[in-house]
Amino acid sequence: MKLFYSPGSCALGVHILMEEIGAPFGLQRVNFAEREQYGEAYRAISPKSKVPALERDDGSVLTEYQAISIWLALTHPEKRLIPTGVERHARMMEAMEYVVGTIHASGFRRVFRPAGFAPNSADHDAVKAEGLMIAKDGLALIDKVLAGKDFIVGDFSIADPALFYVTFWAVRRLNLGLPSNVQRHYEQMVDRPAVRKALKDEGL
Ligand SMILES: N[C@@H](CCC(=O)N[C@@H](CS)C(=O)NCC(=O)O)C(=O)O
Repeated sequence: MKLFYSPGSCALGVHILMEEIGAPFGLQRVNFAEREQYGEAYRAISPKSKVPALERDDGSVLTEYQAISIWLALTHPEKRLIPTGVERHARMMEAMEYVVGTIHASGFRRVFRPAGFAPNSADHDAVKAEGLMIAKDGLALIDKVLAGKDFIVGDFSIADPALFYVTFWAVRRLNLGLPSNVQRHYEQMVDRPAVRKALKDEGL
């Protein structure tokens, strides 16, 4: 398998899961500074021009954090990355969708790429402020989900690296304080060998 990534991007979530699983894989950096994601070669791999993209052993490519993480979990059931039980499964999906679809896509994306939401640069500060509010409100909501638990559904699951990549942005890119349960989650994630290795291999 080969993971296409950019250091410190949302691909970090998939990178962490690959390390947790321990299956052999290669890493291929997509150079955002040179806009490589929009070049013909990368578009042939992922026409979405985004990372993460996971090239599997049969040559096919899977994109989207949620799809990739579910595929990894289902193909490595012994790692128990999806909780058993209908309720915990549904709660995991609920949190993961909220992190990826709202905190990342509606919140942090506005902060990091305001031009994608407003063509006029005079509006960019307002777009960023709105994004920050969405991200902060989202993390406050996840803080409640984490009350009395180490991970989102109790045991570590595929929802946790998703939460980690957005909290990594909050801490390392924006120097934001995190709500207390989310901060505890962040610290526990940083302590995991898989997370430490993924961060090191991305040069972070
Ligand atoms: N919904 C996608 C989001 C992917 C995404 O937004 N990736 C960003 C990095 S965090 C990207 O590749 N951006 C490049 C660009 O927009 O030019 C997922 O869950 O994988």
